[in-house]
Amino acid sequence: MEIRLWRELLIPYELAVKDLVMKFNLLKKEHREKNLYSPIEQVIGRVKSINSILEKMQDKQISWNELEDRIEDIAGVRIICQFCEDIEKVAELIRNRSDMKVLEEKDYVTHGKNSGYRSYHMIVSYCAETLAGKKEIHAEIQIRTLAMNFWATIEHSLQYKYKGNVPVDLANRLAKAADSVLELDEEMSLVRSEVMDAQKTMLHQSNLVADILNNIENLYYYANRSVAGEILQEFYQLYQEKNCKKLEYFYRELDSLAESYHAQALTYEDI
Ligand code: 0O2
Repeated sequence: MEIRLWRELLIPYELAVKDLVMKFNLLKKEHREKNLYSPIEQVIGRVKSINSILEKMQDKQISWNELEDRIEDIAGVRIICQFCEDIEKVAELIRNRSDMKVLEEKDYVTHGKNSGYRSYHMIVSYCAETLAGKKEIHAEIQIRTLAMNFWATIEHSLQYKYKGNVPVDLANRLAKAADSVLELDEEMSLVRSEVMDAQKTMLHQSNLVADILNNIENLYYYANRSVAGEILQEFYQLYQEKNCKKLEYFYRELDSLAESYHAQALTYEDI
């Protein structure tokens, strides 16, 4: 029998997981930079452990040759959302990407599993580029809410502990907890628009403060240090008032001041 070199086999999967986690985190960042609500709250990735792959091969009678075709979650990415409505938004973002192709979708959100498990799964093919060249691999993307993730994490540990034979009373408790998770997600959806508004305001202020300080630092390094120092003090005073409208006004004033210094610099260069 030909020797399987696990390290070599897993390299493209490790690369794909790193790529995908980075790309989804960048999507989240891009939303925030544009002052948009991000349906992505958190991104986690993992390469399935060799032990777990071997277990699955045994359970499902998968041969070495079928391994990469039949085990679709060697590369796994989990996208956690705040609200149930965000799951479909993330799924749509994935469907519209050109760097991955959706092969299959499993909706365990609408049709939860008997265990109480809820999550949206997408199997995608992704091209990993290693030293050895390009390789198309499969990856499983699990999309779920924070509450669904809490339940699944706890239940997964118990499944592991009892090797799939969770005692009936515990299974009943888990089923009850799953109902509470569903209820919690539904309750949270009712306050979604208010939460989104609050988060948008927080994000706007955070971006505004970063822009103001960036402008003051530019002024400090490239224009007038003492003026920059005075403006910084003014900003700290204004900041204490916690008034976003005044901060916006301050930012606009600062912007035109920076513009005038820029114009002056250009005039000097022309002389
Ligand atoms: P691990 O340790 O997370 O890697 P299928 O061939 O489609 O019938 P498959 O391949 O198991 O079955 O696909 P499925 O059912 O979509 O499950 C894929 C993954 O979803 C699992 O991987 C789990 O991570 C998660 N999952 C599915 N069902 C449950 C559940 O009842 N409870 C929890 N906590 N997670 C679940 P692995 O390989 O089982 O585990």
